[in-house]
Amino acid sequence: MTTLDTAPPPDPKVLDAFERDGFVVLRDVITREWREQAAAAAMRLLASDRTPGRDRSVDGKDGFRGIVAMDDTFLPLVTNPKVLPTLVALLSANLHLMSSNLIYMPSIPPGGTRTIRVPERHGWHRDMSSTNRDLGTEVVPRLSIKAAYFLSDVTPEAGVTMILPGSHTDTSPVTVPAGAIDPPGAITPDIGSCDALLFENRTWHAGGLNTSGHPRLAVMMQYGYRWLALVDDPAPHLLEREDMADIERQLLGRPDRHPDGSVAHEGAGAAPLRTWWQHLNPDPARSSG
Ligand SMILES: O=C(O)CCC(=O)C(=O)O
Repeated sequence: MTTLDTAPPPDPKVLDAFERDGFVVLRDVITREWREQAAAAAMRLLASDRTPGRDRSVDGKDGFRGIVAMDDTFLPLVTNPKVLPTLVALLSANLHLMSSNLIYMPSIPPGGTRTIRVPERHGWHRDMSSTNRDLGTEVVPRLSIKAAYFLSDVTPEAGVTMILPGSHTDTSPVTVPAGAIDPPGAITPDIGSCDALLFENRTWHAGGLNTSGHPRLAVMMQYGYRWLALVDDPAPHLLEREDMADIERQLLGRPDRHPDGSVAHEGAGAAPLRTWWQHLNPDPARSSG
């Protein structure tokens, strides 16, 4: 079993593909057993009447933000050793988890009236839209990466997240031809059930059209620099738990503090991942401070 201590360094081909396309698929990064447990945990949450962190929309989608604090089944994703090296190589060691987002997307009945993925609401977007509004698309850099895991079958009709390859470096607005629901060049990534789809904040993407007859369950784990605000509610109880490792605490949002709670220098809280990275990979991560 791969652990953080035995994780392989990132594959240069994977990093090149991500730089070129703005997305990449990492193969076999979760086990079938974990995936089944996670799907069951997701359905339990969805069946509950819990409202904190709930993210329901009029178009029938349901889900939660902050699921790693709601059910321990999701915790292993935070430090997934088969994903973390790629994230650190593409961003830096100064990372935290901004969001763990469960998305339940119902299947659209054949011939049924759609309110999503119609020309007037095609759903294509860049993440972190306020950065584009506040700073302008042309200057927004790579700030975060989502690792998307699919807990339901990933058949061609399942509505897997669609991507516009290369759109991360194209600052013009995405163009969806009149009457269409996808921009030219859009693809559905070739993803297997135990794979993860990585894409960044600037990459145009949209939830696909689910006509599979079954709900689509996805978990989007969004990692970004520690100086970016969390999207999820803070989960102080996780940071206080004795069974958390330092890397987990960093990713779960521990601020720059000494063990006695006093304030440490800016970036000090990234020491756990930085130290791990130095052992894993002799190349310096992008931000070494
Ligand atoms: O549900 C999906 O496949 C896409 C989700 C999405 O657009 C997002 O997380 O920003």
